[in-house]
Amino acid sequence: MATAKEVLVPDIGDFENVEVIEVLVAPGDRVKAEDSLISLESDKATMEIPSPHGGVVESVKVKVGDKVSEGALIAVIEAEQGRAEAAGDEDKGRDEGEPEEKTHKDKTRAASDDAEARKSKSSSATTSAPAGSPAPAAPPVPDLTPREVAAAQRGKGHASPAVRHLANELGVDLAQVSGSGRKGRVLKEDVQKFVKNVMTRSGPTGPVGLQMADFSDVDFSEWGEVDHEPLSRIKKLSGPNLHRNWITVPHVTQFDEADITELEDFRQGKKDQLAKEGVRLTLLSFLIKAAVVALKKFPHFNSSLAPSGDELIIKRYFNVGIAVDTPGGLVVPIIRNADQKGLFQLAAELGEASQKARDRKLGPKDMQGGTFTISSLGGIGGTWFTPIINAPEVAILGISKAEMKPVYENGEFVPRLVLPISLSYDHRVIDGSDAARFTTELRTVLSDIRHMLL
Ligand code: CAO
Repeated sequence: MATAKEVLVPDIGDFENVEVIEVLVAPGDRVKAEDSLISLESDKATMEIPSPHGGVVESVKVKVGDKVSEGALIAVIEAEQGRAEAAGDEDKGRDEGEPEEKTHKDKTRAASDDAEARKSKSSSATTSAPAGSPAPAAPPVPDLTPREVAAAQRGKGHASPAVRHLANELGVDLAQVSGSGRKGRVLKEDVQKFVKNVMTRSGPTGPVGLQMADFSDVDFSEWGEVDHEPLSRIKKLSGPNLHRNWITVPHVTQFDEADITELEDFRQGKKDQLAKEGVRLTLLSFLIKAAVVALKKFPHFNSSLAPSGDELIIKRYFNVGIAVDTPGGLVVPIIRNADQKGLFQLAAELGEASQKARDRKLGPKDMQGGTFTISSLGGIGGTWFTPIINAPEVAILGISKAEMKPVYENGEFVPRLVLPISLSYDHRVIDGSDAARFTTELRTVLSDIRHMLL
């Protein structure tokens, strides 16, 4: 028996009027519980809203460009138990038997990828045009509101919230930026190009800012076949922040090694017990604990430089961000109040956070309020690296793969498990001597985990 159920926007944190950037279903589509219905993009993050139950989409109540808040009606879905299950079976059959046939969602995503590709192509065409040349004629766009069109025509820099946020962060007046998007809409690339032009322009007293060579004119296809692959949405959002942090924060990276032989013995002893409860006890929980001990001892590592530049804001809470590698790009969910949690709870929360990240189910709140970040490549390989600080935080801990090494102890070489540590810090806030003290503290705690109890 089918029942029409309304699907509403769930709790999305403190955000209101968030833009719908993708509609992934259409009337008549069958969906399973947890299938994504729409994608929203705030100035902080992109999130997909899943269907709370399976069934057939009766109607879709939003379109791309709409602004929605918690409680807004997304769609009406005819929930029918038998059919929902059948839909799941059918999907399976389609995956296995007819790989060339796409579901509506796949088609929508493919269409959106095509659109991205077209956008990317057209934006690369415009970036190679000399500065000041007019943007290519834009196709008619029926979905802009009259207010948006008027704003664009007035040259007031019509742009999405994410682009406005970027411009705001970089101190760019959008009214001065010529938009190459539809109806003169200012795109992220336009803001970047504007900043680049300002930074490389010569002033009366000599060069202003950085002098950077321009790569935009290179036609790589001259030397062989090339493919154009649009950047993922996460990369598009995080790229400008990484670039800004790398250029504006004076980074220094302190390298060190910690002996984790005993820690690893302890972990191996507890791992199976926790696995029975569905929790993976990886090295990362111990690293969070050790970091908190060091952060408490050296509070400047848990601070931010005030915008005025003349004081530090030292945080008395310990929210540790974890860099998670997902197919769409890097995201950093936060483990809150890590100082108040035991190893096993940290392990459970880490598992949940990384799963949520990989399912693209992290909301903006899950990624806000961090005070220190850990980026672990230990499960993959490599030795040291130089992680980029997640400003306005002032330090980030990079972890590489632990390896057995001969260590000279009491007159002989003994095999020990050695963990490479890379701590990048903001040299405006932290002196090199304190960074060496911080990694020494980490070494101490990791080599004898009883220090985590103190
Ligand atoms: N040395 C040796 N082994 C390590 C290790 C290290 N430094 N770190 C993790 N391992 C082990 C784990 O303990 C686990 O072993 P078991 O199978 O015996 O339990 C195994 O490697 C796999 O771990 P994992 O990587 O799946 O889990 P994790 O908790 O260590 O890390 C997460 C989780 C989310 C951080 C990780 O999956 C990830 O995404 N890493 C990439 C982060 C990244 O891209 N950073 C770069 C940012 S700069 O661009």
